[in-house]
Amino acid sequence: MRFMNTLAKSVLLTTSAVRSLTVIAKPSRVNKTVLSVAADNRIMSAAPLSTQSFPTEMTEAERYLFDLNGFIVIRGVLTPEEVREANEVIDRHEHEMVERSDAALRNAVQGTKLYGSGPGRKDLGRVLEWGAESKVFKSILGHPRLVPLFHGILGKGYRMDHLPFVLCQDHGAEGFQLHGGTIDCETGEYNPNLAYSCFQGTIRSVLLGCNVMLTDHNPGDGGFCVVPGSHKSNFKMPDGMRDGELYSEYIIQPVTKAGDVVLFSEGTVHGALAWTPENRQRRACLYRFAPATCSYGRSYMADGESTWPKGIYEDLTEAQRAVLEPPYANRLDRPNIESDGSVKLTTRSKRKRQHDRDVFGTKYF
Ligand SMILES: O=C(O)CCC(=O)C(=O)O
Repeated sequence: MRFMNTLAKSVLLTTSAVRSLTVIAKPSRVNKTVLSVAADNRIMSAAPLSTQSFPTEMTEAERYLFDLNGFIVIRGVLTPEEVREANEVIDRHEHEMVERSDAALRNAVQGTKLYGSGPGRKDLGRVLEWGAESKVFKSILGHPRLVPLFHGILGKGYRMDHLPFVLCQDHGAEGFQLHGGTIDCETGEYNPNLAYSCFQGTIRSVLLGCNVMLTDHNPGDGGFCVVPGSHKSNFKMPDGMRDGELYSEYIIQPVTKAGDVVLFSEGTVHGALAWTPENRQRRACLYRFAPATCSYGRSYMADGESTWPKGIYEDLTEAQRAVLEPPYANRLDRPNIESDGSVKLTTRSKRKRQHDRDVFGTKYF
């Protein structure tokens, strides 16, 4: 059963009145009288925000495609206005970008296709620490279009695992050698830290990439690329493939519009192609999420404290704040985003907490 997602209201009331939807993002209930088809065949909706709704569960089609390929493109998550707003904010912070210019920071091997023709990738961090300017970036943490997929891939109580950042490529800028893989594509060894599983219909990915496209990625442009199905591979990648020199027909660059989101298991081998457009900087904001009990990054203990950098906590919704919890099990009093967008605490009984205190002298075991 699908419900109007109340989270949609809290996030979207603060954003634009125009929302793009696609077949994959088929809404459960939308005011049909205001739907129209845009030139690029996307369904454009100028419906009042309060009537917008999203599926509250990952759909069967989404499950099939994610399990098959190890990634999925979710269309039109951010509205054109939100994309514009995010890019304007990035423009204001452009001077803070850090180019990976030193040889030790390069992501591709010189002389290979992925290296491009010279410039390094530019990284722009602190996207959640810009106060009101971070609104669009924060919206991704508990975005009503994405929450059902996060639940379907990571489970309830999912958490932000890495600090998100904007990655930028100017003309000719290097991409990123293929990396990741449940069978590490470099060593051929099993990597449980990026494990992907599907057991009795339940998908789980220990680390999920969430690449929010902020510019169009047309065929041949370059940028994010992936080896579909490699999350289930059993063997080491053949020599030459990691650099895109060989077997490039098996390396796919998903074609996306600004506002689309690519969700990918870090267990799916991926990377980036050099950027080819001459007058258009590539921009994407990359997040990583993990199940409630899993942790790969350690910035949730920034500077040795048990919190993310303090600035992140400003102006968060309850749902966004829940996603910033450190790793621990759901049954230990964890705030959970529910499928209707509300946040509920999964509680541990008072008596058991008292027992923990009696035994360990701490609030939890
Ligand atoms: O450029 C991209 O979209 C992929 C980047 C990536 O995989 C990484 O930074 O680990």
